[in-house]
Amino acid sequence: MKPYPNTETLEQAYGLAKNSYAQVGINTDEAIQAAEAVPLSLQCWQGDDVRGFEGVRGLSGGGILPTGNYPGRARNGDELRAHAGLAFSLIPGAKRFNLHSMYREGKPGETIDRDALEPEHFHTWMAWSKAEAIPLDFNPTFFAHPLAERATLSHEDAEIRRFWIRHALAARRIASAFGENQGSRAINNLWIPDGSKDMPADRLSPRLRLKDALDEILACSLPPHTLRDTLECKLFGIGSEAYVVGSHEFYLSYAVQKQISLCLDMGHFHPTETIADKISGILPFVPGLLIHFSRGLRWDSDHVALFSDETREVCREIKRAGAFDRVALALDFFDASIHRIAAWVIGARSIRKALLEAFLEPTSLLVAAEQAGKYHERLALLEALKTFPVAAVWDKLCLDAGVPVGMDWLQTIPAVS
Ligand code: RNT
Ligand code: ZN
Repeated sequence: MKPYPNTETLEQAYGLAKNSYAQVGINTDEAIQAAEAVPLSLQCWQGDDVRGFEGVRGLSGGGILPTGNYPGRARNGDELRAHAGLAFSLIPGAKRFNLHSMYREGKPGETIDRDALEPEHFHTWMAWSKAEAIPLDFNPTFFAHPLAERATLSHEDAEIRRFWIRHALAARRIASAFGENQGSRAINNLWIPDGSKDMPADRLSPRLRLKDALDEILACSLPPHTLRDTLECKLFGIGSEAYVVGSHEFYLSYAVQKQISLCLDMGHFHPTETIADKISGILPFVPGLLIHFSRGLRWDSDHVALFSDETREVCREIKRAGAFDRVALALDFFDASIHRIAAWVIGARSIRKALLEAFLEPTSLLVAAEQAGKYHERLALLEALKTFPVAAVWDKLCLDAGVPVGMDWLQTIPAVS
């Protein structure tokens, strides 16, 4: 593959692109700045196929399944941090790192069950986060555990339920410690796999138990400037095809009633259902949203996110609503069939590019045409924008951010065996 054009050529292309966008009232320098400022939270679990460091089981379980056997999976915290660090150096813009509780690091031979986790079990992560200036987010882990075989927070057995409630409370305290450590709020996202492969006879009781468990978990008050709780719904998973306790309607209702933020994962709805339109439908009623960027394909919800219509539409909708202060963005995919560091880079760069495209949209012109009833003008402009020179502006963003331009980053990806 030929190397990318030299800087001079890139700057020339950018100059032309700048003029094109100026014609529709857009300042490309400002769009670049705005697109870089939006933090993307990278999922630690793409680095090791959702295995974690507890050494309990090889597979993640819980209705999710990373498939593939590409070599190079991170086997411990140091490797995972090194791999993530390389990915960060190839991704422009603000970044965060998203941990699951199964990535705790203890002393060799030490067993710490999930209900006994403390912030100190993440002190290496917190020190790294400070040193790298990469804020952390967090997730309790309700899968890949002997007590998660049948259900977690909705389990019939009160003892098992209590274990998971203690775990969820521990996770909130850990996320709050992250927030304290980094001087900005950490998101603590709760997703449970509870559900049923075939038609349940009783759909209500597990949901009532989940509601009670959430009430107890969220009743514990922690400083809001350190932590934001989000709840993630799902339509179905592997082995929970007929019924998922934490469905969209369940969490949406709960979030609205209790004023908790909601997580919308792009792969968690019907295969043809997209989430962009849900953003403005939900935002007036909840404190905030978390987007999990992924790509649903057939039955799988976790393919690498791309510069797809769905990704672009989500970014556009948040920009149009001026809601980046209330909508957090995270990546959630795990593909073990390709180079894992490259998966992070492809996904994150694609989302960043979609953010840039959103900030390059002359939204006020579209709205003006709409308000004047000139829908033909709105449609004409939308069509014209599709072939505006976003690529030249994207190259300039990468150039200024000090990350490789075009596909030059591929040369930095180490061969693994
Ligand atoms: C699973 C959810 C959840 C997980 C991570 C590992 O369907 O999307 O967000 O992917 O917690
Ligand atoms: Zn998700």
